[in-house]
Amino acid sequence: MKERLDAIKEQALKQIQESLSPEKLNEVRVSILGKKGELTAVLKGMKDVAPEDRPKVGAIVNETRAEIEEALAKAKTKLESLALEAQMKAETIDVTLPAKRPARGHRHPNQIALEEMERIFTGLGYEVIESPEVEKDYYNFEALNIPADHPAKDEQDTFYINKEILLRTQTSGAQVHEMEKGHLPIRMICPGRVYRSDEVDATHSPVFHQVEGMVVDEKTTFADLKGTLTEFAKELFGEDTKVKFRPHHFPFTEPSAEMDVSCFKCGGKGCRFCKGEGWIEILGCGMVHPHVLEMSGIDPLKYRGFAFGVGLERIALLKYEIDDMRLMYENDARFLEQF
Ligand code: 2NM
Repeated sequence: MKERLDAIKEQALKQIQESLSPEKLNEVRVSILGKKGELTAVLKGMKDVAPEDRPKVGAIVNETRAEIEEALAKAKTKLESLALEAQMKAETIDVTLPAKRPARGHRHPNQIALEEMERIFTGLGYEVIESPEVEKDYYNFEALNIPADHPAKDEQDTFYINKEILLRTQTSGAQVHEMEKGHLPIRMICPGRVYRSDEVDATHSPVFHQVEGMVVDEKTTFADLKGTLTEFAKELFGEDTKVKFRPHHFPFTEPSAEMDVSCFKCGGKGCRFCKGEGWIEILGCGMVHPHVLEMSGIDPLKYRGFAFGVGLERIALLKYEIDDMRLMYENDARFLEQF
């Protein structure tokens, strides 16, 4: 009997030691101490032991059982603490590590250029005024002294909704609406989307953006135009920027000019960027035509004004050295992330 119990104990201790998980340990416990366990079988056999030997045998059985239970308990504690240790190691958070940066959106190059221009002109006391993109033919053309037979009115360049209504080809309608209100003086810029029936290429798009501006006051002169736009160019492209006004023609201004800035890449010497010219054209401008003032109810003998128009994409392409306008509309995150 003693030998059998020792054998059971030895085997049990070995199995307990070899158990690497609480589940395995439990299987070992059941196989020895469970209802059908080996030691339980020995206990059940006690009835066959002679009555005088029972106390002695019983004591050995109990001792064996106690030793096995103790070994089981120890092994259980050890396995549990090992599991806890592993879990703590796996779930450790290093609170000193820098956090992951949240993904942030970027301003579109058009938006950056626009905010820059709005900053410059509001700083000079201008109001930022918006105007509808769907406009009457009158406000887009007629009130701006663009006669019915003007090439800009060609069906091919303008998206007409019907005979009278169109998608604006310039933001000038805003200036006309403002003049009609009659609150003088006026100092305004109007940024916005404009539409022309153009083919898409590296420098053209049927939808693009303009920023137009206008001042109407009693003593506004061409010198005011030059001073204002020179200041604008210096703010936008740097203090060393030089400007040049070349005579031009627009139906809505007289006299009219185009303004060039000295190339901000080469400083005017001539490079690839300015195509060897040293100068880059950035806007059109002029003194508001007296007939334009008159049509909107402003007395051209008392008031005069200057106006200008800038292509927003053109400024953004130049300023951020983007060589293809199509990139501006494709919304490729790899492009947009760079601004
Ligand atoms: C340009 C160039 C020159 C212009 C004129 C007017 C208005 F309404 F006052 F007559 N608005 N915008 C103007 C003048 C626009 O764009 C190249």
